[in-house]
Amino acid sequence: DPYADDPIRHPALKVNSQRPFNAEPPPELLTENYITPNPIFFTRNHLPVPNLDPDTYRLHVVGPPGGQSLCLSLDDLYQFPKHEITVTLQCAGNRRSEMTRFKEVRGLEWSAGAISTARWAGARLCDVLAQAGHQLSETEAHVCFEGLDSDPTGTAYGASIPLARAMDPEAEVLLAYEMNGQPLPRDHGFPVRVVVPGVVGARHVKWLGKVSVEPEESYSHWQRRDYKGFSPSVDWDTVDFDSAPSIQELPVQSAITQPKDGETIESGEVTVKGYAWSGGGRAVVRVDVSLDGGLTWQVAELDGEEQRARKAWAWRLWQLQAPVPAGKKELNIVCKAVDDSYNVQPDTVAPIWNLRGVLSNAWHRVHVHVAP
Ligand code: MTE
Ligand code: MO
Repeated sequence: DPYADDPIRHPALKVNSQRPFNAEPPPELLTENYITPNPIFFTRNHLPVPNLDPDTYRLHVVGPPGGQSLCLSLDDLYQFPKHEITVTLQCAGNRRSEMTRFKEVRGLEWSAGAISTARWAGARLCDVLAQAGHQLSETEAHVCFEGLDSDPTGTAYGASIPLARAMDPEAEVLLAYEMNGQPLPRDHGFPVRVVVPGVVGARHVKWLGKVSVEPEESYSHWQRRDYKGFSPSVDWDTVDFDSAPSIQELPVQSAITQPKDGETIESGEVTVKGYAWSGGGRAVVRVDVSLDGGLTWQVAELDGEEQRARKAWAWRLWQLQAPVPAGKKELNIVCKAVDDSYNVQPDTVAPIWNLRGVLSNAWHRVHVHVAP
């Protein structure tokens, strides 16, 4: 069993798949803290978790022609200036189960918990690439990452991001060795992972073994044959993965974490809580909540850290306290967020449904009963 050596996990996690391990925190725990505690941070593994020795760990950074390839130990990485930022990581498949309810898709049945937030610390990728002699070239180029996790044929997890993002100090791409002040937990990439603020989880390569600059995107399955969006009209017989760009920045997202779907709430007052986030560093400027399925709206209060313009890497938590309309036996609670480009979420799944069930960001809806 290649998974026999996987770490022990927190019992509160809702497990979507045991081998490889995929799990999300339940909604009420997800927004209890602005920073997600490491043991309940959602986990998305495609392969067994490697067991790496920090003393012999080496990161290979391929240099440009005429430059210098680097073979970095953990101690070498600690010599680069340490950079710490709060970043929300979201899987492209977050909320996929809502797409499945509309029409079948292929993928793990995530609820709204394939998203979490941590303080990440490490070396900036741009500093490490510069040390190897890389420069921002005129031509299109990509930084390819390879994990040290691999399948029985020896194929490693891999992904890439554009060189322009990797070299931009303002983009704050990290080679992270700390998560919330601790060494990375094994499930989250010990000892080193990539953190690409504002970008889909799939590019945050864990157990990082190799970094190289290439003229083309990574040839990894997960870069080229997965994590892409398609029209609702495309099915598995007609899909052409080369026709769509790989997902990088994610669209605006929000979800309700309290109350839970199907719950019975007290009459009087209701407290609605949730999270909101947008990709590419776009800040959340507003969250609207409806108690009547979207006929009328109230503006929620935004909690959590203030976001920096163009560098809003982390989510906002939000809440709304409102009277339960008199005489109502049930409520259809809905939320939707607006980012600082005035991007909004679509009201239903139908126009954004896709065969892989990615980019699921329709208005989030929770149906509750009101106690008599
Ligand atoms: N990196 C490696 N090496 N192997 C993986 O399976 N999964 C990716 C990414 N990095 C993965 C990986 C995906 S799809 C996501 S959403 C994030 O890691 C999840 O990170 P987390 O498990 O720390 O939440
Ligand atoms: Mo993912």
